[in-house]
Amino acid sequence: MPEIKKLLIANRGEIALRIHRACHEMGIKTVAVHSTADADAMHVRLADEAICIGPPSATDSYLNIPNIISAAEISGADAIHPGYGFLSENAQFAEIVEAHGIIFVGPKPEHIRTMGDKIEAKRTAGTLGLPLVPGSDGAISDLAEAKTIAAKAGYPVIIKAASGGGGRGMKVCTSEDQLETLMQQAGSEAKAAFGDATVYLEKYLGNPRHIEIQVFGDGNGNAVHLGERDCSLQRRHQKVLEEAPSPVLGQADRERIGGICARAMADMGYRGAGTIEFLWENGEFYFIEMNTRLQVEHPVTEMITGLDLVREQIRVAEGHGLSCEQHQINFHGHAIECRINAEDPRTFAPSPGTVKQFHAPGGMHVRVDSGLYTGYKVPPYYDSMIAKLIVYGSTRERCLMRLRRALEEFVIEGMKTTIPLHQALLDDPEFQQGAYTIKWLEEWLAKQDAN
Ligand code: MV4
Repeated sequence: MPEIKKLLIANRGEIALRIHRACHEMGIKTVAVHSTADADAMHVRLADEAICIGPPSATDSYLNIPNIISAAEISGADAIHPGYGFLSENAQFAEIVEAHGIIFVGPKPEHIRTMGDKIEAKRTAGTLGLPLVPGSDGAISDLAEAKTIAAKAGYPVIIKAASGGGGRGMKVCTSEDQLETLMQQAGSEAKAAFGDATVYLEKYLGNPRHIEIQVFGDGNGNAVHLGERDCSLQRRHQKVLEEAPSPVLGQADRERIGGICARAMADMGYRGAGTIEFLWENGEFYFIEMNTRLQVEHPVTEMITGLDLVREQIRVAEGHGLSCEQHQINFHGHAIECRINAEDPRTFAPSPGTVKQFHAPGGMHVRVDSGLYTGYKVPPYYDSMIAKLIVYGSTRERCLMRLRRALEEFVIEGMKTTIPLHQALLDDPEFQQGAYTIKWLEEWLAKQDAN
């Protein structure tokens, strides 16, 4: 069994720190790679070695495959963890890493590729027995065919780009006379954005929740599920707050959908961490996409299961089995994650700057994942998320009480942050009841703006 002794972290920010911490707890040395803009970043300071891989622009640094491979060879790293974003779902990168005899801490390249193509992903999901949104079996090009499928599914329908994801290149169509125009628009927008005009069609679900299932496979036909996360609170396809468990699911629902997902992953021989995304409406799950990476919101799952997902990823990458079987996985209490961004809490305009004062909340069941420190300069070149606050409580109500207390303690001076947004959200009675769908936050924000 290949033992990882030194791991290169091909990412930045809080997730680079998260990976570093798991490595050091496992006795694994770390290599940080960074752009010139991140020379003073916390993960660079903590890593055993650090290598500059390029200028601030991510294209030239965190997405620069030759430079990252060179850094791995120079430092003698035997594994690379891609984190989330950047190269994490680039199948070619995973192949190149493996071709250099380096362990890729992630899924098999073929599975990354399959799930990256939304049509292939849906076809695979269907074959594996996951419940699908009704719609076209594959790509649609022909208008007559589209009309037949849309009529069968029932209007409104949604036209999606095969290479899309994250909400880009989608068109909602409410009647047959709009279908031709919207299909053409979706196709040309997809071509411009992704270099691929392929589109497919689904029944449009009007007011669903976004519920995702965390899965883990060992690559040898064994897989488990770690329950769900409710990620319905989003603004412009950016998640704002996530929680586990979902306020709307019971243990029987969880075991049913979780069991279906775990069996699917076992059948495909999936390796590592994955997230199966569903829309949930009127008690039914509808598969939309699968993410073949560790996700930003993984800590809420860690809080309610007690598992360390990065440790599991590394163990599986080394060829070990999963550290536990399904019957050993239990769900306890409730966890919520607030994403704290360097943004104006009303306009969401980025607000990078120098941290003048930093104090993270603490105490029982409070976790802060952040690379911030007093004097740190938040660079303007990357994602604006600067911290994640994750709080656990034995019940959702107690979790909310603790979250309020933790947000109160949090001090970040020198820039605007979304902390006040989370505080206002916590005071909302509908949020407190868990009565929200994917449309709720944007409507709530519009109401806030009116006041
Ligand atoms: C949908 C949908 C309604 N019906 N598909 C948006 C991102 C991409 N992952 C899929 N998305 C959606 N697909 C059907 N058939 C509504 C959305 C959607 C959405 C989904 C999850 C979370 C937030 C969302 C916000 C707007 C639209």
